[in-house]
Amino acid sequence: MKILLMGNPNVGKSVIFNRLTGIRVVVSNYPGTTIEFLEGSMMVDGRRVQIIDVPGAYSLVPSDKAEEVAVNILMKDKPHLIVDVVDATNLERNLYLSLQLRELPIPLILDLNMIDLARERGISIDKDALARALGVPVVSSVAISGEGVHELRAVIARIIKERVGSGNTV
Ligand SMILES: Nc1nc2c(ncn2[C@@H]2O[C@H](COP(=O)(O)OP(=O)(O)OP(=O)(O)O)[C@@H](O)[C@H]2O)c(=O)[nH]1
Ligand SMILES: [Mg+2]
Repeated sequence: MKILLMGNPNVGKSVIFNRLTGIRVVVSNYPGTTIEFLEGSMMVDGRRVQIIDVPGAYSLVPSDKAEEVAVNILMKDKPHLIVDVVDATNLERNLYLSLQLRELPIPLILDLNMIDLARERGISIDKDALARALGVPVVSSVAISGEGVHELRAVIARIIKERVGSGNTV
């Protein structure tokens, strides 16, 4: 089982990776921090699941080296699940990639990260309406505090269980 973390640059993918795997990776407040992919793993219901953190991408049509790394991993590694980390303060721009990911035959989870900053700015997002509109599970998180990461794990576990149950795994 392989999970790919994708999303626009500087949205908190590497902090989420850190939370899920316990591996400390370089994070910083500018886009382009992750330039190569990183692999780690987490346990889900007694099963070791691989997680890959890739550079940020605005679309599946790469326009620079970093985006190319991300898109190549997606195409070649064929993950079983994609966690699309989005910046909740910049939903409209971020959803451009989400809509492309949704077209792929791979289960998708949308994680509205930086929901703390969204709250501060008075932005409220109707998660259920978004989940219905996109047809994918939506969770929210504050990667730097860990808020919402438990729920993200739970949704990951549920999807993995469904895939294993359907004999659709590995
Ligand atoms: N306030 C707030 N800051 C966050 C949150 N998640 C991440 N950050 C900060 O956002 C910045 C970017 O985090 P990264 O994990 O490096 O983002 P990334 O998506 O991996 O970035 P690239 O590798 O450049 O694509 C860092 O300064 C983090 O501390 C969050 O939920 N809330
Ligand atoms: Mg990163």
